Amino acid sequence: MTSTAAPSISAAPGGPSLPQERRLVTEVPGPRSRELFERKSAAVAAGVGVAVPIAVVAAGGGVVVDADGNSLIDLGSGIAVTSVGNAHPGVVAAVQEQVAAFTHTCFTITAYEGYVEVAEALNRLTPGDHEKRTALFNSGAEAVENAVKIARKHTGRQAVVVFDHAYHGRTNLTMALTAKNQPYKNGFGPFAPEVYRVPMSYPFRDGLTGAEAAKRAISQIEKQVGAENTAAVLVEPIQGEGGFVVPAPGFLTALSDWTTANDVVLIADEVQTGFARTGAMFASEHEGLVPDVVTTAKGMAGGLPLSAVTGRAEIMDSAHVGGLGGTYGGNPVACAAALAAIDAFEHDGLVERAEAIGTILLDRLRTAQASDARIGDVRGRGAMVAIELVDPATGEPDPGLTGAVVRYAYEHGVIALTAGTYGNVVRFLPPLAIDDALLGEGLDVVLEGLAAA
Ligand code: PLZ
Repeated sequence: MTSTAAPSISAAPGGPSLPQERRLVTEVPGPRSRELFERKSAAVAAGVGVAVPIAVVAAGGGVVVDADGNSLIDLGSGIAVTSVGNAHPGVVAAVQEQVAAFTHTCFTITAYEGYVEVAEALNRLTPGDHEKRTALFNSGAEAVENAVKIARKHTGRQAVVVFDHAYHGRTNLTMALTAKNQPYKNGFGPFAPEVYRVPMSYPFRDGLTGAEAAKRAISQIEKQVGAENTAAVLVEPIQGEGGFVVPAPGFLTALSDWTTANDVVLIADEVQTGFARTGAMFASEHEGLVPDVVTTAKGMAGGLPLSAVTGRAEIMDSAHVGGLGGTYGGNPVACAAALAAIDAFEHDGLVERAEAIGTILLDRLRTAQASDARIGDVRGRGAMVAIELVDPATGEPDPGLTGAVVRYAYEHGVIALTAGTYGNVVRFLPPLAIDDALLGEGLDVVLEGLAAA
């Protein structure tokens, strides 16, 4: 593709062979993108928002190409999904082979090897060397719902404990588990009962050690819920939508000690943090945390919809035969994609690559912070890093500035995302396939946006 001819709005070949460059040939959004957004307004429900108003025709490596021929640097990976790179060649080949063999049987009607192989891989890769079992689903929310079902069945208890700033999905149970009202919950109730929220460890805002924050949370569970009523404590090892909140060291392990002592199921929601994203295969590993149950999705299948619940065999097997399932869960095409993506995570050095990306991100952003008091906090691990923007005089969150930075970024050819309960976090989630030069240029543009705001 040349930089002058705009491609048609239909798909163009993507993958890592796309020129790895930021290239603007029109304003962003350009005319073809704007045209699609007019059709979108007339055809798509208004509740389905779009953060970056471009019409994508191809993506790969560290770029996303739009219908006007603009090539944008991708610092979002479709919210931590295309970690192996968009249209990764191994994923493409595996999908093509599977789609030509068979597309669907419904695993609960007739079985196939791909599903079992993904379960075996998850049992092997998730933290802990205890005996495990896995069940596959479609979305992160569906995995979290099933993890809660299983924990309740295993314990015979009902209460589920979640944290401030938590995000677990948009279905009815997961809306209840999610903290933030706007935009996730507002007007969508009533919500599922027996969900109890306790304070998270948020070092930038609470100044507590991990042990102190855990004590505060545990005391609240004991006083307000009762261990004997608690089926599960559900926690993101690093919070995603909530603002890349990294709990203080010792917080997660103190929770784990308490859940173990009280026969409560500890569920780590690794939907966003899993699969090399944080510079470990799973974020729990940074703290030596061995959760009883882990939920995964997103990065696992290189862009195809697949999610999983993996946990201790005795917990997972407590659900009766026929109690878990769904028409599409563990779809064979998604499983083929996952096996190819998992092969890349394990054999292409992507855990190390995430760590190296983290070093670049943290160095650059901490340097920027030293001369800009609006950057209140720089935090994260691996290729999951964020800045929290504040009013330097008061320390109050600055969501207006955050929105302006992200808008400047896409208008100048960089996709960056926001997050956070207060809407004041710019988060960096690049594909692990991005090269250093492109990552550096993407950061330059975001920091230019901050300087210009
Ligand atoms: N658990 C930790 O991050 C999805 C949501 C985007 P689904 N996060 C992105 C949006 O605005 O809808 C997520 C997550 C964690 C669960 C989920 C839910 O995963 O695949 O979106 O259902």
